[in-house]
Amino acid sequence: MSKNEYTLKYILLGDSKVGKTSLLSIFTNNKMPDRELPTIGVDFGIKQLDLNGKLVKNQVWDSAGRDQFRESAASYCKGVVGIILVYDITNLESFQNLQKWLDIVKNESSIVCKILVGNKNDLEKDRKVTFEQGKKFAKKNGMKFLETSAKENTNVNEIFLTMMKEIIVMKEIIEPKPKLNFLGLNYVIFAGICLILAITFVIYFNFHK
Ligand code: G3D
Ligand code: MG
Repeated sequence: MSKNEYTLKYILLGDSKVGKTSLLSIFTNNKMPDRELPTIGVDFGIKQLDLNGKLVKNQVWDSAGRDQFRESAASYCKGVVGIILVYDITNLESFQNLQKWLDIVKNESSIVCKILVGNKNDLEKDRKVTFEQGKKFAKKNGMKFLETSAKENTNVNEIFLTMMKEIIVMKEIIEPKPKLNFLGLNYVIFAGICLILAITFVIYFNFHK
């Protein structure tokens, strides 16, 4: 993998029916899923995006939101750098359950970015969770926040662009910088070898004068 390539693994979490599979399908295929059966376990999609000349492979895992899958969701969070936590703005319970999802992933050290997504904001007349409530919960938990509509394709790419930007900045900070080298040699060792050779030449020519 070149230094301009990154593979970033994310997981979509949240209650059943909030729109996780729809968001994934819009992001990777630009359309709503044709026929949505309840997601069993997890599924994933990949989309490559260019960010300032860096090729970013976004690998997005879709977890099932039903209670019995909460534990298996935790095992799929290994190596995940970003969490996309989704609720439905027309479903108060899906908002009240957010903390339970955060508790599942609280010990995952690989996570560097979390985003809260209030989906279905095309259904304004049925809204049960205000924009401010979502924003406040996100702020309290150190998360970014967006409202989206998978149905109308509003803000869906924004979720991933926001995450990518933040994660790449973080990765550039936390990944060790490659050591300076010349022909595979560390510069300090290379300079040492040059010095020894130079001294040897000086001694040799003085000796044979
Ligand atoms: P899940 O993967 O979180 O379980 P799904 O959720 O993606 O399966 O979506 C659940 C239902 O919500 C689907 O409807 C889907 O079409 C609908 N949905 C998803 N996103 C939106 C959105 O942004 N706006 C609206 N209005 N509906 C949305 P069905 O009828 O198939 O259950
Ligand atoms: Mg699903």
